[in-house]
Amino acid sequence: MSQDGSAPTGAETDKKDAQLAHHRENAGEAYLTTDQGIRVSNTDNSLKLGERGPTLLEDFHFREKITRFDHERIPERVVHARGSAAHGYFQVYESLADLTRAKFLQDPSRKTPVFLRFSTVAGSRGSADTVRDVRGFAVKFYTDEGNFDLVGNNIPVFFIQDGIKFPDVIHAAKPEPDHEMPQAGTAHDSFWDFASLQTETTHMLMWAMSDRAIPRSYRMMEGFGVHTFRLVNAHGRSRFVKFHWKPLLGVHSLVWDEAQKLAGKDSDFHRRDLWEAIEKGNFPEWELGLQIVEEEDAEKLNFDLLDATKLIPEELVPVRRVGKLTLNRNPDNFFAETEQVAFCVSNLVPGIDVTDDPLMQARLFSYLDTQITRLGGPNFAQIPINKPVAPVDNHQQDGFHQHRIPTRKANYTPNSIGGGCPHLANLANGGYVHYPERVEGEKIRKRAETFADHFSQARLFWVSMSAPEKEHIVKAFRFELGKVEREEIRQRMIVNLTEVDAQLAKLVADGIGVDVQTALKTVGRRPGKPAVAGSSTSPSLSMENTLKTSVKTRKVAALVADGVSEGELKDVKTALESAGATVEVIGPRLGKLKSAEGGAVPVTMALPTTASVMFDAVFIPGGKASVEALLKDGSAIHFVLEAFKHHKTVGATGEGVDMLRAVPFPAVTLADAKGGQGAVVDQGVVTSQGAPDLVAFAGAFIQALAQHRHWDRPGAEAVPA
Ligand code: HDD
Repeated sequence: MSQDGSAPTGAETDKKDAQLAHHRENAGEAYLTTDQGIRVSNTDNSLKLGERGPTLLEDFHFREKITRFDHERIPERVVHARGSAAHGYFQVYESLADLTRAKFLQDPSRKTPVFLRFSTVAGSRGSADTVRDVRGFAVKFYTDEGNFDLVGNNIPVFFIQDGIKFPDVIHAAKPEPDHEMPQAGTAHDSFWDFASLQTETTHMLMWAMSDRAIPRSYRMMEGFGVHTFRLVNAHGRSRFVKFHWKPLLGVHSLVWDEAQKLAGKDSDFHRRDLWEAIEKGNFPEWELGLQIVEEEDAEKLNFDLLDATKLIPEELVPVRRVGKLTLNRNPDNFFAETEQVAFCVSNLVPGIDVTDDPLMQARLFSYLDTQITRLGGPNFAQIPINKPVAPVDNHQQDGFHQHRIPTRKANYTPNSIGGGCPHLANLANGGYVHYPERVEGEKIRKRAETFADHFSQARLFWVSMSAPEKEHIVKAFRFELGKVEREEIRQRMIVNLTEVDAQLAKLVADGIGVDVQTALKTVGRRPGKPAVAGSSTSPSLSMENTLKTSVKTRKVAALVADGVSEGELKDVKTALESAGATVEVIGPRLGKLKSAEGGAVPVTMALPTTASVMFDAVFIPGGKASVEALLKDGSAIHFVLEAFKHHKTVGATGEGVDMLRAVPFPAVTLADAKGGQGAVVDQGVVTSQGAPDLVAFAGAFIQALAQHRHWDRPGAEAVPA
C-alpha cells in the first residue's frame, strides 16, 4: 500500500490509462452505422429522385453525415493554439513531506500519471512549429487527490506583471487586426509598439530574442512554473516555491536561419520529433526542480517574489531536483486528447497553494472560463482526457453535454434527505484548505513600488550570456525590429535597450537604421543607467553551460550515391547507433544503391524529400563514384554547406573528404589524402582520409556531435547556403 493507504504502490501510472481504456473504441470487423446504430447500405450516393434528380430531405444518413462534418471544429485556444502532447508519469525521488502534504510528492514508489502539452503561443493551430516564440509547457498530474495542473512555459518570466494586461499583450503579439499578418511571429509593428511602451516586458523580451525561443526539440527545453507558488506541509507551514523542469537531454536550440527554413521544409518539426522519439522508445525525461524560499527570507531578495517578470537566480537559491517526469505514450487521437485537454491554473491539490502574484490571480480565473467557450459548456471536466482519477462527487449539475446521471434525491448542501452526502472533508480527510495568509489593505488600482524595476534582470540575463548567445540576441532584435515600419517604435525600443546595456542598444541600433543619441532626444528620455544590477552574472541562464555529454536521439544524415563505401558507412553508422543516435541513409532516390564492394545499400530517405535542417549532423562516407555523383548534385553540395553554416558537426571518411575539398568549403583543416593520422577535428569538422581510421573517426564524430553546435566557426557566416 502507498503511504496514505489508498492505492497499491506503483499502480497509479496505469490508473489514467485504465480509465481512458473505457473510452477507446475500435470495433474491428463491424458494419458502418449511423450515430443511432442503424446499418448503412450505401454511403457513396445521396438519396435522389431519379438517377439525375435532386437529393431528398428524407435522406437521414446524408443529412447526419454532412451535419456532423459541418460541426467538426471547435474554437482553437485563444493563445497556445498550436500544440502537441503525450502521456507519461511522474515519480518523486524521496518524500517531500517536510515541504508539502501533497500525497503524490511523498511516496517515491508512486507513479502519478501525467499528460503534458507543449505549444507555441501566438500562432494558430496550423502554424509552423519553429517560429520564434515562447513555448508552453503544461503538465496535468492525475493524482489520487485530484488533478494538479502546472501550466508553465519554457521561459521563467512573463511579459507583464498584472493579468489585466494579458488581452493587450496578446492582441499586440497576434497577427494585426486588419490583415491578419504575420502568422505566428512577433516581427511586426503592433507587438513592438506595445513592448516599447510597456517596459516591464524588457526582461522577457531578452529571453524571447535569445535561442530559448527557437528550441531544437520540445525534449530539449526547460520548463518553468513562472509564478511563486506555496508548498504547505501537514503542520500548515508554508514556503514559497518556484517550479522548474530540467530536461535530461540538456537545453539546445536551432539557428534562426534553420528555424525559418524548417517552417517551410517541415512545419511539424517539433511535433514529429516528439512523436517519433516516443514511438522509438526514446522516452523524454525531465527532472522536477524546486527553489524553496522561506517566508521570512522573501524580504531579503532585491526583487518582489510576486512579480512574474523576475526569476530567482539559481546561484542564489539552488534548484533541488526532487523527481522525474517521463513521457512514454503518444495519444491515440489528437482531437480527443491533445485538443480537448483543458488545463486550469486553479487545479490545485492540498499542499500546493497560490500567492498574490497579480498575474497568477488573473490566471486563476481565466483558464476555467475559457474552456466553457472552447469546449462548449461547463461539463468539460467529464471529457475523458480531463477526468480526474480521483472520485468526483458534488451538486454541480446540468449544462451542455452532461454525461453523468446523478441519482441522489438531494442535490444541495446541507441535506438530510440524502444522508448529508456528499460529505465535506476536513484537513485530516484530505480537504483542500486554503493557506490562511494574512492580508489587509485598501482597495486600490495600483502597481506596487516593488514591481518598478524593469531592467535589472534583463541586464543580468544579457551579461550572463556567452559571446555567441549575445550575437544571436542582437541579430534577433535586428530581425524583429528590422520588420517594424514605424521609426518611432524602433527608437523607443532602442531607448529601452540602453537601460539594459549600452553596447546591446548600439549593436541593435546600428542594424535597424536608428541613431542612439537621436532616439534618446526624440523619445525625450535620459540614457539608461545600465549599471543597475552591477556586473554579477548567473551562469545557469546561459545555454552554453548545459549538458553536452550525450548524442542520444540526435539525427545524422549519411549522404551517399551508387559506389559508396559500404564498409565505411556501416562501421560509422553502427558506432553512432550504439551511442544512441539515429542515422538516415540519404541517396538520390529510394530503393537500393550499389556499393563500391558490390553489395546493396538501402536508402532510407531520398535527397529531394529532405534537407540538412532536419538533421543535427552530416556524414559523407568514401567511395569514389559516390562522391563524384554527389559533387554533380547541387542539392547534395547545398546540404553539406548548409549544415556547416548552421554550425553542425560535419564528418567525412576516405574519398568523402574530397567532397569537402572540392566544394567552396571554408578554411577548415582537413585530413590529407595520405591518411594515417587517425581523425582530424577542426571547428566541428571531423575527417579521416586515405585508409580511414574508422574507430578514431567515429569516436571524434560522436564527441563533436555531443557538443550540439560549434559556435566558434568563423567561416560559417560566409557560406551562402
Ligand atoms: Fe496562459 C493557455 C501558459 C499567462 C490565459 N497559457 C496557456 C497555455 C499555457 C499557458 C502553457 C496552454 C495550455 C494548453 O496546452 O492547453 N499563460 C501561461 C503562462 C503564463 C500565462 C506560463 C504566465 C506566467 N495566460 C496567462 C494570463 C492569462 C492567460 C495572464 C489571462 C489572464 N492562457 C490563458 C487562456 C488559455 C491559456 C486564455 C488559452 C487556452 C487555455 O487557456 O486553455 O486561458
